[in-house]
Amino acid sequence: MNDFHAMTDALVSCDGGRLTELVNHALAEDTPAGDILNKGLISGMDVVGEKMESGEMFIPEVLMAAQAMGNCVEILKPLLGDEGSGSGASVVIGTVKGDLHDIGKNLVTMMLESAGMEVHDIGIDIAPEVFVDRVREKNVRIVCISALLTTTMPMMKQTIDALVEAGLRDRVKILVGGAPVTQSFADEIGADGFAADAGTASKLAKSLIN
Ligand code: B12
Repeated sequence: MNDFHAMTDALVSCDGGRLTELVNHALAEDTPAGDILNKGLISGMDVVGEKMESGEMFIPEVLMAAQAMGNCVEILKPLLGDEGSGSGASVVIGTVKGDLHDIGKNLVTMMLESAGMEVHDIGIDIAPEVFVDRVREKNVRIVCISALLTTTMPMMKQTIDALVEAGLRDRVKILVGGAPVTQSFADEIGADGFAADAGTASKLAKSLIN
């Protein structure tokens, strides 16, 4: 049996117990944690997204799948470490106003923390002025902005514009990401970087501060 397909099935049927069992089994067979995350859990959530779009899965089910994935990410967390040299840099990360998706943001947080950065996760549905306040009050070097909806992507630009207006733009590097975000969108809105996954986000963050 292919464990990665079975993980997708467990996510689609919202069977958290089965998913945890499959993840533990894969780990016991020495499957790399990064493969379990990318080929099992994230690919599985893509299928959940397709089923959500086609009306085969509804919000409460998607939430249960998200919870099941979150529990498994906790298991993988200690094994996904990305060795050091974030040199304690302070990072503020949040999901933009109007957007409640946080699984990807949490993964980016985890990778930045394991690279040795001090990450302030300010949560979901975060208004531009809240980002501004948090950057003002901390000695922040990187701001990470997440958005998962095409309708909330413009809020990323509004957040960057608010940092410009507050005179804080030059103090920080700004990274953007989330499934609908692209490099060209990042360039268009004046971000310093874009990454398609949490591992790349951590490498990029390190390269921007070093
Ligand atoms: C889970 C989920 C939900 C859950 C969220 C639970 C939670 N705690 O996050 C719930 C049920 C709440 C939800 C609600 C909705 N959702 Co939803 N959801 C999803 C789903 C299935 C998975 C998202 C996910 O977690 N993926 C796994 C993570 C690991 O991937 P990721 O977020 O992309 O993150 C990675 C990278 O993008 C990157 N990254 C992420 N953030 C950042 C930030 C930085 C700085 C960097 C560098 C990198 C980075 O690194 C991450 C790790 O590798 C997606 C489908 C999909 N495949 O994306 C739909 C999806 C995003 N949702 C969608 C929709 C439409 C909605 C709703 C509007 C549905 C509705 N009718 O109510 C609401 C909106 C609520 C709101 N206001 O936000 C659509 C969006 C379509 C669009 N064009 O915008 C999608 C694509 C589903 C679909 N195919 O239709 N959703």
